[in-house]
Amino acid sequence: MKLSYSTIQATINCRQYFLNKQMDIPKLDFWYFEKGKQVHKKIQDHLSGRNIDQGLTERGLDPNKWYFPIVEEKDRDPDCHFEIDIDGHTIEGYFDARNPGKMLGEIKSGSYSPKDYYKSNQRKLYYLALGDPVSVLINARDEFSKITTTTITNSEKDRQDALAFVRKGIEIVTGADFEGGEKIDCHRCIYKDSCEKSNVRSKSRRDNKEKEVEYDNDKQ
Ligand code: SF4
Ligand SMILES: [Mn+2]
Repeated sequence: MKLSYSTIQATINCRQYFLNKQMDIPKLDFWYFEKGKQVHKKIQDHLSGRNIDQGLTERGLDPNKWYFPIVEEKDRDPDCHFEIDIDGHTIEGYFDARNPGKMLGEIKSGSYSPKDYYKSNQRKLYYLALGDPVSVLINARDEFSKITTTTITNSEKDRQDALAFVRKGIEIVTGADFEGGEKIDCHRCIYKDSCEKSNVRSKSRRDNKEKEVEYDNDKQ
């Protein structure tokens, strides 16, 4: 079985998610996904030195301090891909930015706090897989008017938490019970218009505006 962080997290939240993914039913492309991709690209170009943006530097994102030579240059960029084996299953992912051996960068364009990043299973899993000692959250919101960076030194506990997280996901997907979940939220779900268990359907593309969340749709 091949699993990614986002599939494990979404499946822990709602077990039906995994069945939908297996069946490959139609997914929604929320309007803010495209916006998120544009934010990622602008910051990735800046932090890799490929296209330094003076405006971002002035807002505190110094490309010399936050230097990431490896960034995603296209969706599913093989240079940003990793795979590790855990208990006979392949866990894969794509990172946003990396300075190998030094730091891993995660860009978020939606509402996302330093506390969210501290607790993030994505951060912990990427540390388990790649081992960079420091993880950096770069959160840009509201058309870049607010940019914050949060630096976290990863720990052995993070590694253990990541293992427990992955094992929880493996237990669910290899089990027989796909009822329920820890945090079912159909409104934010990419399957809400096609899932047999969905309790909400979108009325229009803009219907989801108030519920904008960070969602790495290219990493499902
Ligand atoms: S639409 Fe609702 S029930 Fe279906 S997978 Fe998404 S969160 Fe689960
Ligand atoms: Mn990201």
